[in-house]
Amino acid sequence: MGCYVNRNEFEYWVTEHLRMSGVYWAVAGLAGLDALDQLPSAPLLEFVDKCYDAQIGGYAGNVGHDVHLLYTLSAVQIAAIYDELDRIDADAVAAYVASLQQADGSFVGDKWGEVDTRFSYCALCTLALLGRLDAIDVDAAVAFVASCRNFDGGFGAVPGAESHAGQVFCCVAALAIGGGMAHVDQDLLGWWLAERQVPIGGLNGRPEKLPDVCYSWWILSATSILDRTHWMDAGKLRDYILSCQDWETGGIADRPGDWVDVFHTFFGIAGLALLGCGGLTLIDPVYALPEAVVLRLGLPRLFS
Ligand code: GRG
Ligand code: ZN
Repeated sequence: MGCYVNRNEFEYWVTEHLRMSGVYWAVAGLAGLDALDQLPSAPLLEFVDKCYDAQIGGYAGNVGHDVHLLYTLSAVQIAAIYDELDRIDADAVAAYVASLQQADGSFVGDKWGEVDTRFSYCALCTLALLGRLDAIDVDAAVAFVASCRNFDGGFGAVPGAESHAGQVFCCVAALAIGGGMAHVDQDLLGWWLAERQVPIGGLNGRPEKLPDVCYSWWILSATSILDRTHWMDAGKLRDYILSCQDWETGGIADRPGDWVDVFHTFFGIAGLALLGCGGLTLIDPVYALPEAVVLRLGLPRLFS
């Protein structure tokens, strides 16, 4: 096996705390390229196992770190991609996720208690992948997400918070999993999402902000669920994503000329696939997993 890490690099250390999600972005990106065989799965699955805290039932971002709902989702997604969900203790993980639900239906991400609709998505997605949505109050989770909807049709992190495209993905996908799509004003939100395209072709996350390749995913996933992707100029967006690719490393950056990273590379690939670019495997807009994995697991996807 070759060497895949360089501990002398700055990037290795600044991303240390979120290594689990880094593995998910890399593996899902390879799946999008139909190139999963480019990395050996065994060491990655061993790494996932080592990040598990059996006392709590959750996964950490790296070995010896504290567990968090976000990394628990990434761990379960990695196992799902490799068809290795059996190595997850579904009962323990379901109990951990359930312990994070609050009386108003919201979720905290970990023991520190921050509430955010990102964590609502993480909870619903993790449990759907494990077939354990019955462990939480799904109706209350849906009601909390719905309470984060704004006048512009978008969603924020908590009730009253500004609409942001990243939160829109989390909320729309959470509602799609939880059966709450009736809470989405599809035309109003579709308009707000289409307005995110700037003249250069890329998408921003909220008005007056700069475009960034990762919004290709956060926004195209939502417009795909809402069937409103045709409200954008797909050709210009495709050209923008491709203009962010570095021809030496092959990676994709947030903006043309910036340094590449695995996060933007995955979301660039996933965005191109949602635009229907040839040769790419579709990444499911709800579960952020290759379509074949979602079909294999028979996951619920309610788009309306
Ligand atoms: C499995 C795909 C997947 C996700 C897991 C963590 C998570 C659930 C979702 C994150 C959603 C989110 C909030 C994305 C936005 C990320 C981002 C680019 C934040 C930058 O925000 P600002 O305010 O940048 O710094 P802008 O672009 O507004 O200037
Ligand atoms: Zn970004």
